[in-house]
Amino acid sequence: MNHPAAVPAIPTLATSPLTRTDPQLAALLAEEEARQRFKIRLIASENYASSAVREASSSVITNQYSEGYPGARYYEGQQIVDQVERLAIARAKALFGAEHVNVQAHSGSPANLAVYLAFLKPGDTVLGMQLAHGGHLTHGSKASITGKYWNIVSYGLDPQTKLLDYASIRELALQHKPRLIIAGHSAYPRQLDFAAFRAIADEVGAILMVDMAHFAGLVAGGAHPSPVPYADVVTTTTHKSLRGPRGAIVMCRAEHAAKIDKAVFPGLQGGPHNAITAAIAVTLQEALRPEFATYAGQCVANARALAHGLLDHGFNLVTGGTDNHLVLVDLRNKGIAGKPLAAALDRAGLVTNYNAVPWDEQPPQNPSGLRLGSPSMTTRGFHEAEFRRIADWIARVVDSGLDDKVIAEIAVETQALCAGFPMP
Ligand code: DSN
Repeated sequence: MNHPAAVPAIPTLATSPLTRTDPQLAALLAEEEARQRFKIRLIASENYASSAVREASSSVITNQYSEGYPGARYYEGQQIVDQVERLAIARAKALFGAEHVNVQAHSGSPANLAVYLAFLKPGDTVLGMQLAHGGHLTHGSKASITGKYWNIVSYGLDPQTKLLDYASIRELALQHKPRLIIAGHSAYPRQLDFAAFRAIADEVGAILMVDMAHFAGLVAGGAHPSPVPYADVVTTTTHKSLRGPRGAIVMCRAEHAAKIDKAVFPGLQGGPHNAITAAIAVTLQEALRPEFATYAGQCVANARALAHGLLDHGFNLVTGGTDNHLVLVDLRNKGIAGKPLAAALDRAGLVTNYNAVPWDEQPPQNPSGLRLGSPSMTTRGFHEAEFRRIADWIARVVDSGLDDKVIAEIAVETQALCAGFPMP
């Protein structure tokens, strides 16, 4: 990657042990660092973890096994790791107000599977949001183990508004009597009505799980309502808007604590990844600071600025806008598919992902939408003005018909902008 002339190459790895022992791999990581530094990253599920989080995530505590839970391990030598795990748990409780916390699930899918394992028998009925309308694979997609081992009933969006229709979710629940109802999404640009989900779950006697992986950072920073008072179980990854390492947290009411812990270990996993537990503890301490609330609020303000900019350029947005950290663009009126546009934007220095839109006629491999998110560049310090520039650049790429000369011009501009916003 060519760096702008004014910006020196970053020598982070130049003298590291990795450079000496494996220069090939070190060179690849240096390239990746440059990519992250000089491209505008708009993947809604990504972020920049702080240097402190990254330091903890590669610390010496990775060297040990710790099957079990603090105070009840199957190995000696747990004097320190018990304190680390208890610290992470205490901070999660303080941040989210949860009664019980498990920080061992290796990532989001295992966290969600632990909930299935804790509460369901194979074949039980689950009501979750369909993947094609913005749900997650583990909410019952046929491609996931959840869609193979359980009887899945899926809810979707209202065809007119593209918003969740709680009356129809309630009807499905009354008809199918699910044992588990899942709220949460990977591509829905609006807040969820947790009280409505709770009322539906209570009416049919279901367990309510909220997967807040995408918006956990907004919840932590007070920019999104919290599902914790409403849900039996809340799962989240720690690396999206929460800005931590790649891990997960499962929170639940005290009455479900033993079931959840048993499902995570020994139900699904062996030893926890202790260095990730340590990095989660650091993440949660960062999220408890006042500046994290500023970041969370700015994530929403920036996504709104991006949405308004795109609307001004004639783009159609699913639900017409956003009130969280993501924007879902329906490209059908622009006569271009998501995949070639995402590839062209990447060449222009704008990293996005192609995404299905509700009732997409095109296949998931080349759908009609583009998903954009604000967390990464909000962490870098972008405000509304920068996000409006992003909307202008996307429009220029589309209006040019993906012209290489225009893309090359924009690549210079995006690199120059990134140079003014340091990466942690
Ligand atoms: N794959 C994640 C995303 O991009 O939204 C969800 O786990």
